[in-house]
Amino acid sequence: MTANEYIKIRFGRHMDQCTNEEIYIGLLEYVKDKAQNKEIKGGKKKLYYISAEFLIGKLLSNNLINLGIYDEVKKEVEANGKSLAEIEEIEVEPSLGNGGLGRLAACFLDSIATLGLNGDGVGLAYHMGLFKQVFANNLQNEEPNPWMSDHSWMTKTDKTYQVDFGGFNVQSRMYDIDVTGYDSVTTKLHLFDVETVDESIIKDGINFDKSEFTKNLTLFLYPDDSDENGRLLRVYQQYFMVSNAAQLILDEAVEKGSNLYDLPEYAVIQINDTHPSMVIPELVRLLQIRGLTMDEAIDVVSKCTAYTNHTILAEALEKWPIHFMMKAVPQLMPIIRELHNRIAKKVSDPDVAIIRDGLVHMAHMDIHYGISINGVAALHTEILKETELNKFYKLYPEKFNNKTNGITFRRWLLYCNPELASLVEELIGPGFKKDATELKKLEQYMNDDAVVNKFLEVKDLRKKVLKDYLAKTQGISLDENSIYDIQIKRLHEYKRQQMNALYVINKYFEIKEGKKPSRPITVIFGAKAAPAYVIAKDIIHLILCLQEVIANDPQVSPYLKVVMVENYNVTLAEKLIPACDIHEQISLASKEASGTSNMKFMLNGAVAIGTMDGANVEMHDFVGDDNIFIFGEDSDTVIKRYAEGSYVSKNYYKKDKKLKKAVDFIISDKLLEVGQKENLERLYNELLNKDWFMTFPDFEDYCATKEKAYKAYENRLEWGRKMIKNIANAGFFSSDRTIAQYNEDIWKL
Ligand code: GLG
Repeated sequence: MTANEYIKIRFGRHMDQCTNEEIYIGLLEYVKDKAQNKEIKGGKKKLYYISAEFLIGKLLSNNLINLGIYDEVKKEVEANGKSLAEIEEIEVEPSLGNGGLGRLAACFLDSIATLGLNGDGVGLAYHMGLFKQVFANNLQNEEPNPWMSDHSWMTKTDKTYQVDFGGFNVQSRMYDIDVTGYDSVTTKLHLFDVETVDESIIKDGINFDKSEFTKNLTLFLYPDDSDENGRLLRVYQQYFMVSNAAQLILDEAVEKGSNLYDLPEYAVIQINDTHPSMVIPELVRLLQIRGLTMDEAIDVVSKCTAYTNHTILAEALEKWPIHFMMKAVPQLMPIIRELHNRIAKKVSDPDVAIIRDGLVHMAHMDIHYGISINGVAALHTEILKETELNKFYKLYPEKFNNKTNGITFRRWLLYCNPELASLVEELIGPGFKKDATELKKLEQYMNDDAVVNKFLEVKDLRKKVLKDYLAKTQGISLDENSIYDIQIKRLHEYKRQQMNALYVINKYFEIKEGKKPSRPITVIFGAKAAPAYVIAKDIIHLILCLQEVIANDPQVSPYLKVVMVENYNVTLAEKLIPACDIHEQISLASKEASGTSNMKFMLNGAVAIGTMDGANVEMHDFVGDDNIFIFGEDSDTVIKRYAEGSYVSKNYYKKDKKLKKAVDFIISDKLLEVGQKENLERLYNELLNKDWFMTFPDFEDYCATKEKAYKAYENRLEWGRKMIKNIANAGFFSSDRTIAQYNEDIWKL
């Protein structure tokens, strides 16, 4: 049945007589039907990828592509005088993630299905997702971000579980989203919810009564944890997630014939960061209820779980106070104590203990009781082994392994940049769609000027598409002849958006002094700051103030423009990335575990300015010095400086006039005219007295490298060759490769 026929039956009218909304609903149901026919059935062993975040993005086009019916449906829609792009606008992006970790989980699900592996995702159905970002008075405000509707990709199942907390229990319900593999099978993303959740308790932005756990359990992803109830809520959420997951895992294994002693033959669990770590004691608990002894249960569970670490920042290595656990999940504490004691008996070093100073160290539990621990880029894994987790590495060298992150090329090339995809296909055939390493064949065209020009033309076209899109959706006007220099990622000091902002200030002064760039520059930011992360919000404030000041300065605005897009999300990324000339990967070396937008930009023919951090290091290995602009201190230097505790930002400020002038501008009258004194002063003082992520030592090199990159851009053919070199070498960063490695080394499905 064609989509047209399906819609005819569904609405009793031809597509051309339907509204966009009706066509969207019709296509959604049509796709769901098709996906179900490809559902994976058998397979003894199954992977459960448990994650607090799944940043899946809009699904209609993605599913049409993966089911191989995109072109056909697009034609049908157009033949009826409609536009697929407009129909897509009806779809609301589920905001079930925050950044790289959540988007990675979504790319992984796509690759798991594409490789035909027996694996599902397990997470939570947050009603309001992450907050929606709204700008007012150059400040970030947060609003609820509702995304569920009667017609959604989620299907209500009849699976429900009871989840017990200290003093009360709740009944869960499982909802499923189909994950369509590219020309392959369909797997599932299971999202759990509770029926008692009450959206009406949200007041005034994203505030709500944090103590009413049955009403707020699945309201928001990462509720504000700046107070005790907020932190407790996170424990409740995490336990709710893993208790459901554990019950599902055991049910499915038993259904397939497991006697539970052989559970490792039926299930392998990937723990994505420490949010799902409680799955370990929860499984031990449930196995005991089902008749295993403590010894047996621990033995079984420790053959089933594997842990991925996504950061060396301490804030993400969660430690929960024992009194939280006693309140929220008292039934787990005896088990956690037992897990702790067994280790303490063997290893006396308190640094590797599970319980220390009244805190439960979630990552420590994962490492002691799992089969694998992996970092997400080569450098990151080395840092884990040599410094952060060195003591664990010495205990279990065989458990440590690297899995450099990847991205799905279906969404990040075929869907988001069809013009580039068809140019590539014209040149090297369609094989790259299944085997990304075939992109390497593009290198043979690097010296063919006619081909190079075609790549430049695609970029120009995509810049125009972005310009139109931002004009329409955000009222922003861009100059498509300017260089698009883009930094999009969560707002965090270690990612150093503030250094980019200081560069902008420096450029502003240069232009005022008569040193005009040979081509206008557009610096684009997209970032949400965690609601309680004060300095991050101050950095957004600074960027928005700069945007206003520069736009209103006729001397500067023809040459320099700052744009901060509102509510940066997957949908915006899909428009920004294909249009980008230069992307910023400027984290302080050693701090960005991997980064994944760097891979998406590379695949879309943008050239990076970056530090030797995360996966940038591997990108540099592939493309060489000429095709990526590397600057700044390396991770060894940075790690050493932290160890010595010798960094004094003021010394750099005093020495470097350019830097001083830029920093002082933050609290200048010009900025205070459009900004808030409190915020700007706080940021100024933070930089001057702390600058914990060391922007000052890298500032000079950063500015010089940006100039080098802008100059290189003017040699258009040479720049086009750099673009091709990047695209041709992006193959390694396909999540199909990453997932194949996880399977071979860890999951063994
Ligand atoms: C992390 C890291 C990123 C990494 C991502 C996926 O900060 O560097 O690319 O996970 O592994 N917390 C994150 O988003």
